[in-house]
Amino acid sequence: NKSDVTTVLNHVQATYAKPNPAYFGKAKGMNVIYIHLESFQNFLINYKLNGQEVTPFLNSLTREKNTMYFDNFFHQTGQGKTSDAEFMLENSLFGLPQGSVFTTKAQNTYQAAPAILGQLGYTSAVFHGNYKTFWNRNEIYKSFGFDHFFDASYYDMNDQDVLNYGLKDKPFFRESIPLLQTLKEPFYVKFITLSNHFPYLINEEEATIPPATTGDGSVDRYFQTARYLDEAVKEFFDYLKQSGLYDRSIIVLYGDHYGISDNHNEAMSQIIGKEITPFEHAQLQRVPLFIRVPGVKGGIMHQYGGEIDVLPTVLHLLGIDTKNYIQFGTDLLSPQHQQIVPFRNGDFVTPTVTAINGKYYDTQTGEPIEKNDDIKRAEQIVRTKLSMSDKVVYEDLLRFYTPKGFKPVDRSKYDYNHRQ
Ligand code: GP9
Ligand code: MN
Repeated sequence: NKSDVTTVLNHVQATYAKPNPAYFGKAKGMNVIYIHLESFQNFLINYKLNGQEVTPFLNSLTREKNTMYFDNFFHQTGQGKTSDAEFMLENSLFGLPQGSVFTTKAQNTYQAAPAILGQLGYTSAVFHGNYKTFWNRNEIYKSFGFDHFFDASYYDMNDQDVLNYGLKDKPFFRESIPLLQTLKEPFYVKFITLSNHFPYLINEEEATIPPATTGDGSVDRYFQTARYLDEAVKEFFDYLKQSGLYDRSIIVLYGDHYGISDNHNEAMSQIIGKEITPFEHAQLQRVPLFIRVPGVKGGIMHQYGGEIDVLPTVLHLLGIDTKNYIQFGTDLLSPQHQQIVPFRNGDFVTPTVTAINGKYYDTQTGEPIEKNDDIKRAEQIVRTKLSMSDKVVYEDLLRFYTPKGFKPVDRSKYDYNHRQ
């Protein structure tokens, strides 16, 4: 009820990290372009398979002058996988401990990025080469306030171009360009890729590197589909550069969740050259995060963070303060950013400790450590954050609270029916 909102508000206000003046508003008024890198784990970045880079384009972004690359950034998804990642990035709320919030809580009140930005004159859209009902996107996107949802029905889904979950990434980006061109700037857009998805299928003639040779087919092909994704993203960047959008857009790329599950530990240990202990497994939950802001100095950023932290970071770059919003992440670029990364199951990682199932390890060395007061404190913070976020979602608490200056979303105004 209403008084629960007050408790939550007090919590988020106490943990609020105020914007860093060196970054606040540096992307004001710019377009926002998200690229969702399906199943992309951070170990791929700068990894060499048989002496060859797997993802040369994404690797080049780690050295690009206006791109910040976060190398201690983790996914925090649960059973909702892609949908959990999207949910965290749009709302800075956690996905649920069971199931997918997209499918179970689509009718809730949200104060999501497309709505916040929509009220400031942004046009918002999602581009995805699968059909709109997958993960119940066509319902929850209304609650987020997305103006447009370009799903598979907008694309040429011919047999040649479709594989696994939908349209292959290269035709996907190519066919997205004319759709993107119909949008009024500034826009807030998200491109959800899907070729790099388990079981990592690829047509022989489209594979430009040989597979790995662990003998585990999906692990071996993972490198080939990641390379294909890398090439697709490069082609899209070429368009952004040539069209001029590159100079007036902030570009955010993120891996949504792991690609190689626990079931493939044996093959993965061959790939990374060490045994996949519970500690190593936790470290492997890193996914890349890149944020490119024209005019802002890039570099490799080592702060620890996760998907929950992206929204406040991006809003602050756009010059929008998040103080009045109920968000559980904190701005990665703020000196007050809290470097405790909760996983959905209550485990967590900080620069000093990795907590897994009641056991504690030194994050830097992997050595077991005893529980101490700092760990107890972090554990408490993790528990509070997850349970408060769950309360907000389960009890639809945002309907009782409207941030100053925000207009509640009217779901009935949105409709993604595409008449061809
Ligand atoms: C399908 C896609 C995959 O539309 O986004 O979702 P996932 O299986 O990764 O959760
Ligand atoms: Mn996914």
